[in-house]
Amino acid sequence: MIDNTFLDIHPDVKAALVAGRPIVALESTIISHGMPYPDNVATALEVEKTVREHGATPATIAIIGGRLKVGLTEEEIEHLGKTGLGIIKTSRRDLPVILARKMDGATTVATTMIIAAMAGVKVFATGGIGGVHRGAETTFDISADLQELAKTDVAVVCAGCKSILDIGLTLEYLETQGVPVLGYGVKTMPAFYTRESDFQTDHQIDTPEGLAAVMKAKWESHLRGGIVIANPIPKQHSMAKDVIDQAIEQALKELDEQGIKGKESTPFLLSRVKELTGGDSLKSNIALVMNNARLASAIAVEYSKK
Ligand code: PSU
Ligand code: MN
Repeated sequence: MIDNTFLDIHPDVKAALVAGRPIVALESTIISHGMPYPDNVATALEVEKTVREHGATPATIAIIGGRLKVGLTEEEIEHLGKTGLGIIKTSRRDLPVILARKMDGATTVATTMIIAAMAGVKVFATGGIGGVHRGAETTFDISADLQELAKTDVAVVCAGCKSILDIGLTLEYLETQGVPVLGYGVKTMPAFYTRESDFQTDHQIDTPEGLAAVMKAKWESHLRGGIVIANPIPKQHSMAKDVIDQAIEQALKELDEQGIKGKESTPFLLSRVKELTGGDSLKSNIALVMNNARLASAIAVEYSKK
């Protein structure tokens, strides 16, 4: 834990930190921008419950009134979910403005990593990470999540990344930045709604103990930076590849036609894919987040063992 006058650590999280008990960080852009109300609030609360049931303390992270919150109240989660797109999606570059103006902010993977690291939380569960967008060779649209993974010491448990992104280029970028991408029980990078892609992870690791050992080895040897733990969606919840591919192609076409750029791209693509696949993709999304929360808890438990 570092001294930071902007940081508010929830008493439950503080108690776990002091006692060296396992903690799992959770992000808030997935609540405000990633899912519709009220499923977003229900999911956020259910994820916290799942983390507790698996022996760890949940720490949902957001900015409320210019305070960096590590651990939220139910009312704060409800506020983020209900306000939805009205909450500012906050990545690293937005943070100082949101703090100075005492605003609310939903934290992306990048910002959640930053704040988790300030508090000393090492394991973070989410749905999917941002990455290199398709067509990045002309748009330069590369998520700040990747640069954060390069420098901030947090392990991010995700279901890979959506193929709204260029998965191959995302893995190349992570390789350049020295970020290990570990497949949990799988060889290829999961593609969020589906368990596989055409691209290899760096290493397949089959147990939470094995994953925690890599975290310890990286940070105890003073190699700075994050780790991607890619946990494929459970088989029974995965989607048909052609259905999801078609929805993604359609969403990308509309993005282009409507000239949507910058930080609006990801939320636009996520919500269009959801609309185009009916409610199916939302169900899959919720299932994979729960699955990631369970694995992250097991890793945090292993990591907390001396
Ligand atoms: N991908 C998803 N769901 C999400 C996001 C990405 O499948 O909710 C969110 C995360 O908060 C991630 C952010 O950090 O979008 C990336 O946004 P951008 O591409 O603008 O960096
Ligand atoms: Mn972007």
